[in-house]
Amino acid sequence: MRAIPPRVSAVASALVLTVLAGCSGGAGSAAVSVRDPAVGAVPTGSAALYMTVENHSADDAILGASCECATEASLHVVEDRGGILMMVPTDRIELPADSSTDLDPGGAHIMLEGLEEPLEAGGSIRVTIRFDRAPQRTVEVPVHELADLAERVESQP
Ligand SMILES: [Cu+2]
Repeated sequence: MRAIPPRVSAVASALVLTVLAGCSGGAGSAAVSVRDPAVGAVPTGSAALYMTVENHSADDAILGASCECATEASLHVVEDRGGILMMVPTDRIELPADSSTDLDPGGAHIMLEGLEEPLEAGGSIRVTIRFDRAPQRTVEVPVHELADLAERVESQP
């Protein structure tokens, strides 16, 4: 296990935002919403997909994903195996009730495998995400330079 206090505080501030957003109400507010999706630019092979998922309802989980851009999409977590961080497949990414879950470099993410075409920065892909309880959602995911995705973690408060 790595020490991750910065992410804990990021989750805490996201919780505050979730509560504030709840005050504005509005019809059609979904139980699960996806913020800041991003995928890294790669010429071929596989690409990790990151996002923040806000769950405004009871416990839920991501069960899978699909994209026309890839032959397969799987769920990964990162585990420390004797000091070496390794990506490990998982059945589900938990989304605890009334909380915000970050999928980011160094943690849980969706892995697109067998890319049909290069992912180029500035473009975007459409990815459908399946949840345990919430209806599936299709999100537009911008493609970023890989270096910019690394900053995504460092820039978190
Ligand atoms: Cu992965």
